[in-house]
Order: sequence, then structure tokens, then C-alpha cells
Amino acid sequence: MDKNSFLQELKKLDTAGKDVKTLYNEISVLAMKCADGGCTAEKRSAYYLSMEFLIGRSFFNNLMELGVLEETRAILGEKGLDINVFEEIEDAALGNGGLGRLAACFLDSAAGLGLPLYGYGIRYKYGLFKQAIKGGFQVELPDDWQRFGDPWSIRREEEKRVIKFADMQVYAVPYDTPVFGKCTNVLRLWQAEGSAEAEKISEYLYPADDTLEGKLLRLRQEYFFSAASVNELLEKHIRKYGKSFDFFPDFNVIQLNDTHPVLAVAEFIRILASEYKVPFVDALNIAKKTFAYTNHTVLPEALEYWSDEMLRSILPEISNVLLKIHLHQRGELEALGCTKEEISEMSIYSSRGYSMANLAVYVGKAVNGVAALHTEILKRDLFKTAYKYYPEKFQNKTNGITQRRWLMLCNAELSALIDKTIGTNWRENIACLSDLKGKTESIADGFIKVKQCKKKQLFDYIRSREGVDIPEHFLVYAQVKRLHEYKRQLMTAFAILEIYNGLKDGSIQNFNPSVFIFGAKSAPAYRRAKGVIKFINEIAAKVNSDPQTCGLLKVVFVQNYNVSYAEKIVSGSDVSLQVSTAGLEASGTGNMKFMMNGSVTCGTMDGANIEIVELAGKENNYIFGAQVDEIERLKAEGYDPNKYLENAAHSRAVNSLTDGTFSDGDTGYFKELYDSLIYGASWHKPDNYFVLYDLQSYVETLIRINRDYSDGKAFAIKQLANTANSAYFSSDRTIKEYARDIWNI
Ligand code: 26Q
Repeated sequence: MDKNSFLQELKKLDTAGKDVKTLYNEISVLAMKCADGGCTAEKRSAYYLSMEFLIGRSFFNNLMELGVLEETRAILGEKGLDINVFEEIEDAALGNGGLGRLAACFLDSAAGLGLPLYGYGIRYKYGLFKQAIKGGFQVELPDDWQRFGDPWSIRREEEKRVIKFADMQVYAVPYDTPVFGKCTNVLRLWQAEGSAEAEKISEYLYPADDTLEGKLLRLRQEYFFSAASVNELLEKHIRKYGKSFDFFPDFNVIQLNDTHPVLAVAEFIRILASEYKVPFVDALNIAKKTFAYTNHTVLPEALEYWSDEMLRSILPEISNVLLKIHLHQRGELEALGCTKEEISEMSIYSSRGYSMANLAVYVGKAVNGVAALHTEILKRDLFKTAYKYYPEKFQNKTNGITQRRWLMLCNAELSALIDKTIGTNWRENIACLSDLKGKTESIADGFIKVKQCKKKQLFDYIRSREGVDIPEHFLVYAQVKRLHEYKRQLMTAFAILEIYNGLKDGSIQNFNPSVFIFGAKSAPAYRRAKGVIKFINEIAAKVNSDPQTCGLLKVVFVQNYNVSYAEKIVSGSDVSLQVSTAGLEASGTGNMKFMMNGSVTCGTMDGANIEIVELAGKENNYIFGAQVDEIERLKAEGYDPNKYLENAAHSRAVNSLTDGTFSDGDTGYFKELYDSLIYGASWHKPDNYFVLYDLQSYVETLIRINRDYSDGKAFAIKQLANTANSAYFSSDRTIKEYARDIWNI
């Protein structure tokens, strides 16, 4: 069906008396008929295996991709229906954060570019929990996303397959979701069925983005979708080309989105070796030409290991294959002349179990980090020895975001201003966005109006959702991302307290009224992260209700931050806070969304921030804090955070955790946070993330930004310089690089 037939059908649609859910399903099903064939794959296709696809709301985006959004708005309008009613349909949140959202951006870009990239993942019954804030605490509620129906996917009963564990067999039933663009690609999500036990496998998305909990179920999930995907690809190959597996890598390349799908490698070798009697070494060599691996984190607690005991208990054949790979690797490394230490560093098996990262690096034909600095750290630290022996595998692929959702859809107003200024070519070819570069001054006034309008929309939404009023002229600082100590939301909390205290005692003057907007979910079991949420909400309650300051400073912690909330926040903010401890944020992609929408970055030299300021100019952004080498030096010399408490403002802010200024409702959260800074928590050193070290320069930088905002036009020009230089951070560019350097599609 083409665009015009869709519009004809839509005109005929009887909307009278139907509720939003019914209409949502009827219109979506109509749009589904517009799906055409997949992007042509004459020779090769790429497959993106990922535990997470954080798509967000499909309705508006799909209509936009099909080129019918504005007409649909008009047709529904004629029927007396405001298209915005469909905002009631909540997001499908089949992902935790960055890694999952990146997967969604990649699919969008590949379809937009007409490249054959297909996603494989899990159709969780419940996505990432819905977050409510009750009494300042995070409360988790199940995300029953299917209660609105799932008109965007088609169940392919006839293509289901059996996945075997030692103790059970389960069906993997595929659901196909079209990804619209120049052509229609497919995201195939597997649902586990067959018994109550089986269904558990695809029931929940793991809500942690760093720690292993519920290990056995996680292992089942990883194997379940990896095996289903690899079995299907091999079967298709056999159907087309027979059992000539040597040719498999000529037609297929499988990208592993972090190590979560890495058991696909073992399953692949298992099938070839035990079902088709391909000699083990040949099977391994075919795998080495097929798989590529992307690393998304250097945090030690996020690196996956599987104990042999656990593997043996449910996947004995996989455990055998892993052992064989391990032994083969050992022989290969000995032949290469590696030392004992080097071998143990790269070893797939060790006393900790099987290292999924070492397996991925060994088998992967390519290994990539997600920003320039991150890739350097992989080469220098995490995979140092592997880099020494296999330098050719390592490459950088700086992340990107799709400008379709993150500019055209979420900021039609700025998009229209861009059209007016440089024409519409940028919509097809994002590189053209650079044409804005010479024009930032001439359109600054127009931009200020756009920003004001987006702010108003954001503030209206916040008022309706959170019951907090923000006056229209407020400067907006935003920190929205998963809650993690390394992202240092706690440092922002301290900085706000210092600003608040400064406003009260008069040491800060001429402050432009500002709001700090936070959005973040904490892993349910991550106590210190939950403590930070409560702490920020305590600060918000105090600051917002203080008559002396509430005309100058507000703090809002929004509930249930998700893709749809992000669309509103990135377009309605002035300053993006990206303040991770240098070296720890692999890339960040929120920073790119803010940048494209014309926010300045207040950030550390970490992840993609480095490339952002390199391109948009240091003078148009606000960089502060310790850099990687400084952090390394501090670690080597021995860092003592207590020294920074000699500063009265810092000690006052930090002590407010425990001196009775705020209450954590007897949870012990605040004491734990305090202790983590002063004595060290878990196995960490005191202030493991250098919050106190960077606090002073952070506060100064926030205030400097505030002062610069006094010259509204100059500030707008800085913001526009960010938009004008953001083309590089389109995932279209990233995907072209993967296609050229790794996938060869
Ligand atoms: C692993 C084992 C067990 C349970 C959970 C996990 C797990 C789950 C999710 C480990 C890591 C993740 C997610 C990591 C992630 O989102 N990383 C982010 O990836 C983005 C895209 O590359 C980067 O921009 C961010 O910097 C990075 O933090």
C-alpha cells in the first residue's frame, strides 16, 4: 500500500465514539500495510543482536517515516480529533538506556539509508519498570506495554523454533516489527513459550545496566535469543546455498551489541560442529569471519563472566564448546609467543569463569568502542594485550543518534527554522546541516523564539505530570540519564545546594532564574543510586518551597523518564549536564540529542563530549573537571577527598547528607552516600568517582553559564553553533561507518 491509499483509507475511517486505544490500533494497522520489502541485500546483510531495543513511542515516528504525519494530523483534525491524544499510548521500553536506544537509532538509520540491517532481540512481556516518585523515593511498577495492544508487530507462528536447555525446551516465537525508511527493514523479537517456566524467559527485561543479578535467568535469556537468531540464519543459509558454510560470512555479518549475545558464537560453532560435522577449527574460523563486537562499558562490574558450573547445569554442550575455544585460543597464543601473564589476561576461561568480553575479542573480526576516547581506553587498558597481538581488529565507531526522531519529530519548530535558513536538503542528507554554520548570528532571534516555545511546551508537560510550576523565563539545566554513581548526579545535587546557599547568604548575585531538571531510573537494588534520587527530591522540596529563592532557583525530578519524556526535555533545555568521571562514560548519546537541539554542554572531557566540543568549539560549550590522565595520576598518588571538605561550602553541602538538614526516612541511604564519599563503599575507595575533586570547578562553571546567559543573543549563538556542528553525531554517519568498515554492506 502506498502513502496515498493510506490517506484515502484514513479519510474513510469512522472515528466516532471510538476510544484512543481502538483508534491507535486501527490507524497503526493501516500504516502497517505500507511496509514494503526489506532493503535489497544482493550480497550481504548485517544482523544486530541486542538484548535491548529501546524504541519509544512508534506511532508518531512511523507516520513521519512514512511521510504521512502532517496529513494524518489534518485528516484527524477534520474529524474533530487532536492527534496528540495518542501521546496517551505509552512507550514500549524494551531497554535500559544508552545501549538499547543506540540499537533503535541504528535500525532507524539503516532503513533510512536503504541498508540491509536486521535486528534480533527479545520480546519482553514487561519492559523497563515504570517509575513513580513517592515521598521522594523511587517506586517501581510493572511496565505492561502490551495493554495498549501491539499493532506494530506481526506474530510469525510458522517460523517459531525450539530452543533446548538441559532441563527444558522452549519455543522461540518471532514477532516482526517493521522499521520504516527508504525501505522497510525488520526487527525480529523472540518470545519464549511452551510452559509457564518457558514464558519466564521473556517475561522481564533486566533492570540493571551494570550488575549481574538473577544470573541463571539472565543466562537463559542470553542463550535463548542468541540461539534462536543464529539457528535461523544458518537454516536460511542452508536453504539457499546448501551446507557450504564457508560462504556463510560472505552473506552474513553478525554484530554483537556488547557481550550479552556472545553465546551466539558458541551456538554457531556447536551447530556447525555437532549437527553438520564441520571440523571444530573450521567452524571456529568461519565464526571469526562472521562476528564483530561492540563494547559499551569499561565498568568492571558490568563485564560478564559465566561460571562453568552454571553453564554446565543448563547448557552442557555450550560449555563444551567454550572449553574447546578456550583451549584452542591458548594454543594459538602460545604459538604467538605470548607470556603467561599475557595469556591469562586474554584467556577466555579463568577462575572467575568464562569471560564473555575475552571471547568476543578473540572471535570478533572487529572490536569497536563507541567514542574516540573510549576506544583508546579499550586499547590502552581493558583489552591492552589483545590490542598488542591483534591491533587490526580494533577500531572506533563514535555513536550517533537519529535526527529523524531527535530533531525532526521532537523539534518541528527548530526543523522549520533550519528549512527556512538553509533549505530542506539536510533532511535527506544530514551533512547539509553544516550549512547553518555561517548563519547562526542571523537566525539567533528566530532561535530564541523557538527555544522559548519548546520550553513552554516542556514546562506545560512538567506541570501536568509533576505538578511543578516553572516560570517561562527560567534557564534550563538538564541531567537526564540512568542513575549511576559514575554519572555523578550527586555532584549536581551538591552544586545546587551550594548555589542555593549562595543565593540565600547573598554571596551569589545577579543570578538568572534557573531550573535543574533531573530524570533518571535507578536499578531497583542499587541502594546508593536510590539514595541519590531521594536526596535530589529532598533538595527539590526545600529549594522549591523557600520563598526567598523560589523565584530564582527550582529543582524538578521528573517521574518515569523515558524516550518520550526525553523528546520533550532535549528540545526544551538550554544546558546539558554530562558530568561523568573522566574515562567512565563510554560515549553518552543524550549529549548528542541536546547538542542537535541547540543546548550547550556543561561537561567533563569524557566519552563523546570530547568530540562534541572539538567540533562545536570549546568556546561554545563549558568544559570543566579532571581529565583522564589527571584521574589516573590521582589514583596512583592516592586521592584523599577529605581535603576538599576544608572548604566550608563543600563541607556544608556534603554534611547535609547526615546533619539532619534532610531526611532519608530512616532508610540509611544518606549515611551510605556519605560513607561512600568519606570512607569508601563496597570494594571502592573513598569518593571513587571524584565528586569532591571536581565539585569546585563544577559550581564555578554552572555559575559562569548562568552569567553568560544574561546576554541572550550571544548565548543563543553558542547554542546554535552546537546544532550547526551536530551532523557528525547523526547515526546515519555512524551506520555508514559500520557498513563500510565492518559489515561491508
Ligand atoms: C550485564 C550483565 C547482567 C545484567 C545486565 C548487564 C548490562 C545491561 C546493560 C550491562 C550493561 C548494559 C548497558 C550498558 C549501556 O547502556 N552502556 C551505554 O552505552 C551507550 C551506547 O553505546 C553509551 O553511550 C553509554 O556511554 C554507555 O554507558
